[in-house]
Amino acid sequence: MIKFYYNLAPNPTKVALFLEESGLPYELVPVDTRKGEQFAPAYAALNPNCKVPAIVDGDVTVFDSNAILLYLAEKTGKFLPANTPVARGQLLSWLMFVASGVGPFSGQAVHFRHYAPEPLPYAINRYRFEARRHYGILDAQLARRRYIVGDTYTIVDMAAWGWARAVPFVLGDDAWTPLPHLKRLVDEISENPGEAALAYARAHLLPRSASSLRRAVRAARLGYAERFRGRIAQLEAMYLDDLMRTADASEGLQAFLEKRPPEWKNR
Ligand SMILES: N[C@@H](CCC(=O)N[C@@H](CS)C(=O)NCC(=O)O)C(=O)O
Repeated sequence: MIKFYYNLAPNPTKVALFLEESGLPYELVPVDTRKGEQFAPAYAALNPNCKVPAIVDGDVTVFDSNAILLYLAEKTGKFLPANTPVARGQLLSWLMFVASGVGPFSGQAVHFRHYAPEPLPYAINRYRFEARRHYGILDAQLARRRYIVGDTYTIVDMAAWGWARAVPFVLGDDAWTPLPHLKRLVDEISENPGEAALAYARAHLLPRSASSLRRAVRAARLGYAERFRGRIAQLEAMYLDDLMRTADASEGLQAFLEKRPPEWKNR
């Protein structure tokens, strides 16, 4: 069974989306990057870059989220465009565009906007500008096509979704206004009442607020038929485990613990 090394950040989340939507069996292996578990020698042997995600599939190890998406798509034959050189050219171009542009610029924009120890206006403006420009290119593409590579939902849409669902966090609260086509894609994937909802819920296991947890679990519950009940219970259990395991790791989490809804207390 595939081992999926993850945390709840954008890059692992796109892989979670693929695993859920494809129905591939997999085992979750959380890597707590706040505690530095990504630097443990055993993990560095899987991913020399010491970041999540990575997967181990038998004797195959793959790291870097977009490489994992391509590997899984080729393994399963799912979420690929038509098997033509023209479509393959588009798939690779857009996948690398997301990998080398959207992801890194968004990551830097988030860093300088939210986490840098001192405010650096030049860096904040530069990365916000570049991240916004990249999202604008995706939006223009989606103005003409249902999905990024054409009429077929592919791994490029999943890759873009991983970061684009965080657009307000990356760019600011009003960031969706000039990006209506990208918003349509993000909403379609996030609101899909199928397997995607579970990936969405998982992505909120350590939510920033109690209400986002409630929303995510409700979305998953509403979207899931009987066969998913066990998985949702497992999800909730994982959430509590994670919460307890990391309860003293950050003040933000402590604050969240205090504010969590009454039904989560004493469990
Ligand atoms: N290019 C890599 C980037 C991976 C990455 O930046 N992962 C972040 C989470 S989204 C991480 O592991 N951060 C922890 C750290 O930098 O130590 C990919 O797409 O997989």
